Amino acid sequence: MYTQALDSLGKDCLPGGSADSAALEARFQARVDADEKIEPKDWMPDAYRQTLIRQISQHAHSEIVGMLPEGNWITRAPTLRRKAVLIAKVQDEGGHGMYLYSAAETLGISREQMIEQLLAGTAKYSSIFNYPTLTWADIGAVGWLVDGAAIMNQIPICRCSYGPYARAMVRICKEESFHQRQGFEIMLALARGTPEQHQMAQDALNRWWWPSIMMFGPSDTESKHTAQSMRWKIKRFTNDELRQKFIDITAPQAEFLGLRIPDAQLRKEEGSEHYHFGTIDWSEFQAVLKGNGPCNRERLEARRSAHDDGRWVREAAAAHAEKQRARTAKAA
Ligand code: BYC
Repeated sequence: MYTQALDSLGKDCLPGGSADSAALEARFQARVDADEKIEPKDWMPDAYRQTLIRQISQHAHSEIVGMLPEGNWITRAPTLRRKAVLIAKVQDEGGHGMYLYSAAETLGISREQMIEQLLAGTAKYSSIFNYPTLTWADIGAVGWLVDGAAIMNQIPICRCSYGPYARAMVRICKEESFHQRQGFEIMLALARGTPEQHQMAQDALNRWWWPSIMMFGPSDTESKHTAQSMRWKIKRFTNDELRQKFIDITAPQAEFLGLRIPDAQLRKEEGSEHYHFGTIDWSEFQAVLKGNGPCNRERLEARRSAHDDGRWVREAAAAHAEKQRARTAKAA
């Protein structure tokens, strides 16, 4: 829908395509440096456009695939209230995916193309959603840790240089912070419950801690996109900076819950607000990215069959839109 409104696609908006690209780039960077928002019809370097398409589409896919591990527990939520809250949360994630696909469409890629890339297995989505939710406590851990990590990463994106992405993130972050609190509340109820419930909460923390830490992406020394994305103000903090902030905030929360973070080296650095933490197993992260995590295949299969099952809805909606268009044209 949005792609139809783009006429210049920002390749070169000066008459005759004669503009000096170095001058355009310098002007673009000056606008970014001055914290001006870049809007869809503004000139932008092609690499900036491609970086945004990559990041926003990955982000949208993460929201959509992220519905699966939690959706798995809707029918088994322990009370009606928990069920209603979980349904609302999963629905919110679907909405986030839609805002993000719309934001990416303003850059000249269609939603159909992005979804094709996801279903073909050529697009990435967050590593975290390739882990299974084995018990109800996992729903608490996902809300507390995964949504907590997502907020840490996403609040700075509200100040990203690309207007449609920054604006989409404002509402997403408000909803994610509600999600984080519902997860923490589940963990609190379990941690203060029977010894078996406390153990369930501990077991969920044991399994979700390291994958949540990995969500922030490779270390700064290995991250290939961070430096340029920081110059363009797509990213406002590096992966390691956000990871450290997340650990600093989450470690005291675990203490409050009476749970133990599964990292023998985790300790507050003397005279500092920061926690020192142990070594991340990057081979696990790489294996998940290569498609060999515990649930990679299952997640893609679930998306593919949902896409096939929804074909009739898309066809019916298109037929209805065509009928409306023909009626309007006849009346005009
Ligand atoms: N999983 O140079 P780097 C959520 C890839 S939360 C998979 O640091 P960049 C939600 C990266 O794409 C999750 N792949 O890249 C929460 C790149 O590969 P390509 C979604 C990862 O882009 C709760 C390569 O590794 N959030 O939505 O500068 C419920 C090198 O990395 C991961 C977002 O997407 C990973 N964890 O930084 C429901 C937030 N990490 O593309 C839903 C927006 C890295 O070159 N995204 N890679 O093949 C970002 O902030 C950044 O894209 C990242 C990575 C921090 C994720």
